[in-house]
Amino acid sequence: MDLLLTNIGLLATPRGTTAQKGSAQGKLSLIPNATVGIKDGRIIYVGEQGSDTSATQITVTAAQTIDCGGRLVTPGLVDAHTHLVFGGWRQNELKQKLEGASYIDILKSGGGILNTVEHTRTASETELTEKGKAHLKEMLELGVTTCEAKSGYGLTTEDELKQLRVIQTLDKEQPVDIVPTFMGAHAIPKEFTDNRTGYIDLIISEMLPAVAKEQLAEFCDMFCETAVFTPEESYRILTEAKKYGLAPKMHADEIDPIGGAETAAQIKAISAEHLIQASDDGIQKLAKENVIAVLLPATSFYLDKPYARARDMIKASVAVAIATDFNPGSSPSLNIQLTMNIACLKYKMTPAEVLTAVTLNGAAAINRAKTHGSIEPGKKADIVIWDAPDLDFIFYRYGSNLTHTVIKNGVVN
Ligand code: IZC
Ligand code: ZN
Repeated sequence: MDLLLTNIGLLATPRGTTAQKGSAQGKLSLIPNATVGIKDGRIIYVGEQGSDTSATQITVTAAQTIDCGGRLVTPGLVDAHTHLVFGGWRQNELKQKLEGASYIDILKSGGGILNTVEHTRTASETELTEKGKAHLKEMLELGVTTCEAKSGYGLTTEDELKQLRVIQTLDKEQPVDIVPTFMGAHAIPKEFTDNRTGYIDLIISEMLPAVAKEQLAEFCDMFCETAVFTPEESYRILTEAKKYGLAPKMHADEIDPIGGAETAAQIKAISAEHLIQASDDGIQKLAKENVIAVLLPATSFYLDKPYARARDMIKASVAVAIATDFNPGSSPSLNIQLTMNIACLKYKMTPAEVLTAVTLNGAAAINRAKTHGSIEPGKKADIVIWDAPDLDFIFYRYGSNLTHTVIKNGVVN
């Protein structure tokens, strides 16, 4: 055994290899006085202190033992929705926001996403990689061991590929696992203002084949929203994406209720994101098609918008994941712990439900639930030791980074 964690005060983890929904979302495995054994980056043993390990042929002479000092231990956190790689920032929008300009007003005036597109196009791959690395370092310190990352700030074939190559390089060069998503349909670029069909044709005829050929993405996401892409356009783009093996995701019903959730269900998306304005019918359809709701409470906070109806979704048996939505416009924070606090307080989700949302359900939303998102034999040894005695504590003592030690692939960071 490479690593043995002893004297765990409380081990809290969801269990399984699929998203947990309904009442199962709030049911954790809670083991007091636990021990975890790790070998070759995998978990090989989970048990109570002093329990018999001979049947599992585990030697207690571990190369390294960490005494967890009675602390809380959970799986490493999964941030299943980020716009990780971009040039520039958008602090200049703060004044406009305070004066009452909406997110869509700013985008329509040529700012917002289009401002970030300009800065991302002019940035070199090296610059974007260095910036991404700094973000990932902060994320890991906050307990994130796996994340998703989208393109969508290039909006030319070459610049979308550049962003996805940066994501690939980042995945190789630092410890956090990164799952790549192509999001060419993030906005209509300035060159296509008067020719939106031309841009959609470019996505379909040039970008999707190029992304698939270089195997640079596993998912295709898009922004289905008033003044961005319609549900019909979304359906068309995602249908084409499926042909290249890219599983659909959708930014749906974030700002206006335009039938995004219904479209995500119709296309059988792996996940639908935001869903602040999702209709009752939309929620029922997500449940029926097993679409995971990736909710982004820090965005509601930052845009001062309503909060998604997480309780109604859990009641309807929609699996809920929670992520930061880290991006330079509507969620300029990498702090998944703050996101968890907001989810608990504003969605009225229990600490157990939120933990499942940022571990196993997050992993399921990016097709990693077989290997990530819980502390069970066979899964990756991605683990957080918290400066906390129990789960409630991390939802109560908000605003500080409460991680004590973050373990990724069995390695202490
Ligand atoms: O840069 O504003 N909502 N896309 C959809 C974003 C936010 C990112 C941005
Ligand atoms: Zn987003």
